[in-house]
Amino acid sequence: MSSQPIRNVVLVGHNGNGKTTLAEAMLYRAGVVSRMGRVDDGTAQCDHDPEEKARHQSLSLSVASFDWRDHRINIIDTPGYTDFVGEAVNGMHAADLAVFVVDAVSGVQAQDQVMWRHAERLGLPRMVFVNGLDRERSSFERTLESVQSHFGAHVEAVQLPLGAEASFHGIADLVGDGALDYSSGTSAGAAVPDDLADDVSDGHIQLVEGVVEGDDELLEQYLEGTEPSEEQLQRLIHDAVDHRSVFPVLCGSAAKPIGVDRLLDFICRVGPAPGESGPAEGVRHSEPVEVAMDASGSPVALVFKTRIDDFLGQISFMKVLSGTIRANDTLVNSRTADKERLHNLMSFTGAEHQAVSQVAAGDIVAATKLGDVRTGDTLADDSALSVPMTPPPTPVYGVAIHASAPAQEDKLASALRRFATEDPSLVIRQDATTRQTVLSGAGEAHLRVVRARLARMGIDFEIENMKIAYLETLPRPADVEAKHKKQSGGHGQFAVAMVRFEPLTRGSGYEFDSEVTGGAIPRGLIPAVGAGIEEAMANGGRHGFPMVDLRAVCYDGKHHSVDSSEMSFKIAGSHALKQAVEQVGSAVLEPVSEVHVEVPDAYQGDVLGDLNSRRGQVFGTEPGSAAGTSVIHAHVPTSEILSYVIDLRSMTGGTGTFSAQHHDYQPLPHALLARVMAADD
Ligand SMILES: Nc1nc2c(ncn2[C@@H]2O[C@H](COP(=O)(O)OP(=O)(O)OP(=O)(O)O)[C@@H](O)[C@H]2O)c(=O)[nH]1
Ligand SMILES: [Mg+2]
Repeated sequence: MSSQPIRNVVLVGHNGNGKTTLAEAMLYRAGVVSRMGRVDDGTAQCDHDPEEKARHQSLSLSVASFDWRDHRINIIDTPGYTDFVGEAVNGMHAADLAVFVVDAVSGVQAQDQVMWRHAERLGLPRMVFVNGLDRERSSFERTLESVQSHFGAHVEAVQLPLGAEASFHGIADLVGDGALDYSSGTSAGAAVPDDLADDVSDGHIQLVEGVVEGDDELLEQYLEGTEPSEEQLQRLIHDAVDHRSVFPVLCGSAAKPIGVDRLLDFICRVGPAPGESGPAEGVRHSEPVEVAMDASGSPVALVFKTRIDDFLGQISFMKVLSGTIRANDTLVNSRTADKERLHNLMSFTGAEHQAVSQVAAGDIVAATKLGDVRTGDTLADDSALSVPMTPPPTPVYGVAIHASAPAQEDKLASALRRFATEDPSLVIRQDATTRQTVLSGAGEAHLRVVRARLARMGIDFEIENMKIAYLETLPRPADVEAKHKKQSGGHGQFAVAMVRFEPLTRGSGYEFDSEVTGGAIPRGLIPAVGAGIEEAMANGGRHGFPMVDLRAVCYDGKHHSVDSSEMSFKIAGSHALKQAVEQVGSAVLEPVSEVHVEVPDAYQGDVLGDLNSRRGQVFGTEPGSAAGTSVIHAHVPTSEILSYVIDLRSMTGGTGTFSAQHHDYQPLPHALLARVMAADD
């Protein structure tokens, strides 16, 4: 068993900020790879999927485990693009520290802010790595200001860069003294250049003042003129990071690589050890329980990623929250109550893997070929225990998909099932009303990737717009006498049914009753009237949409002893519904979604105005999960938010997020009917 101290670090931040390059630089500095791969060449370890290589962009989280000096480091590289935020949040669940990779040219961008809100919600300790200081127009100072203005005063620089842009070549340390020069390709100790001495001294004082408040004794000494030692300062930073009261800022260039070894050293010295910032929060029989990170405790592991590999099959990545897990151990999945035998345990570096025999609490491991195990499942000795993860984002953008030829249907269905297993934010469902297979996810880009993967697998499919599941109902009560009469030699057909219809409240469905007395219709044939009405409802009302929410009472009728049959009364029933629609018309109902939009306060007015123009009814606003944000709750017709994700992002510079689920059905305003009918053709 490895007794090395462990660090679980998730790399997060806006897309293209250099997370995968930073992970690669870490592997290079640690000697895991002898040449540094590049995202743009498709050679970076953490972008190992063919689609990631083709797009030069991460699409799912990736784990890279390696040794750094006397520590074991598990890096979780996450995609920065907003559509894949669910992956990044899952990565956060497995980490004890988030390193925000912020671009030194652009400063804080939308997805940095979104991820900061998630980290805040999860109580995750954070650091910032200002990356790309070798780039033209980069600036550490400006980026630090941007980070401070977005993330608050507790953001403290612990390093300063030596040189800038093309001549950026090293790092000055504000914790201890001295600097590192990377001009030769590796780090060499150097003196702080004279022209930076004042900045380093000021930065040091600011850092000390930013953290010394965390220790009364050291604060008192400091006020009396005694500075904390380097060791004391490191402990102060460590405690402050643990308590999320300070967020240190480091700097460098992942591509060069400059400062990456210092970042790893800093993570080892200062970064929280697993479990240090508190136990995991579990649930047993609906009661909260704490899961302490104890290697000798009862085993508990949380599955935070599922991947399907062509050779290894399904791989479940787990964070061991308690106990020690050995290969061939059996644990219980609390969701299914199934026992899962962990035949193969592996540690991963991108696509590369290595067998491991056991792992202790705090570490990350992968197991292959488990049964029905999904992302978010808890595997433990105690079958009643689960450790909840953030649920996947609700899908907000959908298209309809179907195979181009019947022969492709099975292939398409099994590929989609596979994708949904790997990516919980992708949902595939059959819409009973529109009869479409709907593929929905986080946005256009998300579904574009799914389509590219299907095409890569040689599957022929077609995409259509998603239809809205409109319904119809009767606007008022109706009373009809429906006849079915046919004489065509031999047995004839004869049935008369008198039926009262009345609309019911939304969601009531269909009710049928009989008040027929005196055998006007034989008892055994009355249900056929109800069945005929129900069939006609499913076939659609005046506008072709399925009819719902009505009660039909058959109160009288006529029959013929020879010519009346079940079929005759069924047909009479269907005539009855048609006549009722002719008598009182039919009202089209449209689906309405309950929408929760979270935006920085500055955009609240615009978003409210826009919801209004989408016929939305706002029923509440409240402060959001992070300071300076609000959540708006509204009911909005589903047809108005089909591409809301695209519009909201453009309205809020990418900082707004929302979730939506079906709420109820409401009458479609008459003026919109023509538009709906035209779109449905
Ligand atoms: N000059 C320079 N380029 C960099 C640096 N870091 C990354 N890049 C380049 O920036 C581009 C994006 O880098 P990635 O590492 O893919 O960024 P990412 O954060 O993983 O992006 P996503 O996976 O899409 O979120 C690539 O072309 C990198 O080579 C850096 O420090 N300096
Ligand atoms: Mg990446």
